Amino acid sequence: MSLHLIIGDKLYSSWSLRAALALELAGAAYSEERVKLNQPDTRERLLKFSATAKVPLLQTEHGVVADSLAIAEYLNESFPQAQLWPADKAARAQARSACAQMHSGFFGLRANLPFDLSRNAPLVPMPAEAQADIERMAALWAECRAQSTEVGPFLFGGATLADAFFAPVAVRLRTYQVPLSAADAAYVETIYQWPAFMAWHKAGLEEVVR
Ligand SMILES: N[C@@H](CCC(=O)N[C@@H](CS)C(=O)NCC(=O)O)C(=O)O
Repeated sequence: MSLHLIIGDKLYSSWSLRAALALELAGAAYSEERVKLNQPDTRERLLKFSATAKVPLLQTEHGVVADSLAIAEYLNESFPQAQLWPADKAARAQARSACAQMHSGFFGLRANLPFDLSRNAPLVPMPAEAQADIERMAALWAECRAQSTEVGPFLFGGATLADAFFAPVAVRLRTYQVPLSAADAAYVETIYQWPAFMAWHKAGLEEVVR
């Protein structure tokens, strides 16, 4: 199976990070191509791959799969042995729901705390809509842990697609120095110690000096 992942800057592209972590979880061999975002020719370059003009994109033997959630489900189907979703059906439903909620919501968090791996400063004052999203995120993570049949350190025991989807949130919480409960601080640290994330993080920080 030939898989080619098109991503944005590792420093800034939170949706690209999700797809890359999903590929790492799947244990899939893949090649990677980066298109620098926010450049005069970014849209034109992305349009050569997909009419969405967005990253991530996964080129597969079945065509180009656009959108992080669709890529996650494509990998789940292609690599069933990797168990990308939790094994338990109720936990799996919760994990899928959490990813869908992330994908279609949390705009207060996403708009006010843009993803930037190199940031290390609080946001003062924290806008009310961002604070509300932070509190809702903590509740959602607690719902995931409560539904899990396995014990951490990830949301559903071992790493799943849910963690691929929430890794960029962990980055936002850490880089904006958001105060966290002990459980959420431990989860953020788990993401930062995840080898697949660490490799992306290192490469992203190296983009700063280029
Ligand atoms: N819902 C999409 C969102 C993709 C998205 O918005 N990607 C941003 C980068 S993180 C992008 O490609 N922006 C295009 C641009 O900046 O020109 C997904 O889940 O993949």
